[in-house]
Amino acid sequence: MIYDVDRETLPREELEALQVRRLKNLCERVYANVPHYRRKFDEAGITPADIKSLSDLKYLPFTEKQDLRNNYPYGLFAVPKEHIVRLHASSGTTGKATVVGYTARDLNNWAEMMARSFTAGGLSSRDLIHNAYGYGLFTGGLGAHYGAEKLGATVIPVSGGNTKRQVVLLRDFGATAICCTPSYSLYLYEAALEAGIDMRELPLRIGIFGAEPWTDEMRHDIEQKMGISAVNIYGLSEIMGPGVSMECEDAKDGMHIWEDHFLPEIIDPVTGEQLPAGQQGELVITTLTKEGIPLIRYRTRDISMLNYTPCCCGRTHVRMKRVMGRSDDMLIIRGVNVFPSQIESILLETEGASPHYQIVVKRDGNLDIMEVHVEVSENLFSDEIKNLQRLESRIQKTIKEFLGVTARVRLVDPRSIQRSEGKAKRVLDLRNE
Ligand code: ADP
Ligand code: ZN
Ligand code: K
Repeated sequence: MIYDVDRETLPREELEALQVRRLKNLCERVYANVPHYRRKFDEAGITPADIKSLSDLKYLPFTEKQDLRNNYPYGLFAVPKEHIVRLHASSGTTGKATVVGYTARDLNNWAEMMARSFTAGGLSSRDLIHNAYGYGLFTGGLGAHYGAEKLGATVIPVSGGNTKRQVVLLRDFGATAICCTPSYSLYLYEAALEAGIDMRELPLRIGIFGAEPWTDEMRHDIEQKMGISAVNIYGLSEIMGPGVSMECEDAKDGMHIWEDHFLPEIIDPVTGEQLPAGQQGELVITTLTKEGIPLIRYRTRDISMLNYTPCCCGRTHVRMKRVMGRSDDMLIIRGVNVFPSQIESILLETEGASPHYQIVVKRDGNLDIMEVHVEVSENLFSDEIKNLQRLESRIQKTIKEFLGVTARVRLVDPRSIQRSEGKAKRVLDLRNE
């Protein structure tokens, strides 16, 4: 099923014509209304009239998270305050929070994008959606909420927290879909087991997971444990919130970016040069329709790749590859670049290791030391010491083999790594302490 067939299957030529029109209009709007952009355009020696095609995009200035911080709170808003009907803020994972504002039309578009996303994930108006994304300044909760209502589904606004109660609600209300972070779904799964509830027996059939990096291996683990189909949703508050892109259940191979609203590029994070499709780099997004806080070439810091090959679902919008991680999360261990998601893939492929892990980075003299703390699965826990040691060295060896870096692997007791109700904290960097 496709929510908005006309828009989601627009032939590329028409899609691009629409994008150019909207891009020109965007440039005019920010030039006229946002002093920051007027200055940036002037400095770059360009005017909105210079933007004639999509290939002119590369002449436009980037926008970085720091620009939002420098203009905190409302400096980048492009409409008078009275036209803003809601504020949100990013979760502040990597520093001071940033504030974003939405006009009524922005909120309507967002709900539409979420309804498209839910539909792509396999949901319909017949579904009962347990929404465990946090409600509040974080965009996850309300973003999914209004999308579910737009779709005509039944939304259960549980928000985050009180995990034991969530399990009971899942069973009693019979939700058919759940929205939360992938790490939280595993926490719920454990809590259900403890309460004697087998999630596979519940009506739950689809999980819409996002807000943090996760791997295909983690997907398979969740699907198998909970007896559901797990799909990936992506978004960020600066661009809108959840629903910027969404995986289709047909292909489950990359997330369709709703290109009539968002214009994506992949750049080399060091040089800022555009990279051709199929190359991995930093995702940059231009908001084509946003009124409250339109952004030009926003550097997401998320590492991904674009795939323009046609999708079997019939949607024509480009697909972005599962985000490998944020460039900020990339660890450089003795010169080797490592993403937590690469460690995650290895752990999940190793029998006996659980999907609960944390990477601790320390400094010993001038040397960076990476420790991988991973819980042993329950059934191995009571096993002989020598089996545990064997597991440790097996993980260590695989990390060395695949990532070229030496890690100290520490098996820890089941349930000893802090569970998160939102974004999991995968890296503990103690180097500057
Ligand atoms: P913050 O930057 O404070 O965490 P947000 O709550 O807006 O603010 O989070 C957006 C970020 O979450 C994205 O830039 C990305 O790093 C991450 N994210 C969101 N969805 C996904 C996903 N499906 N896969 C990987 N990372 C994701
Ligand atoms: Zn598709
Ligand atoms: K969350």
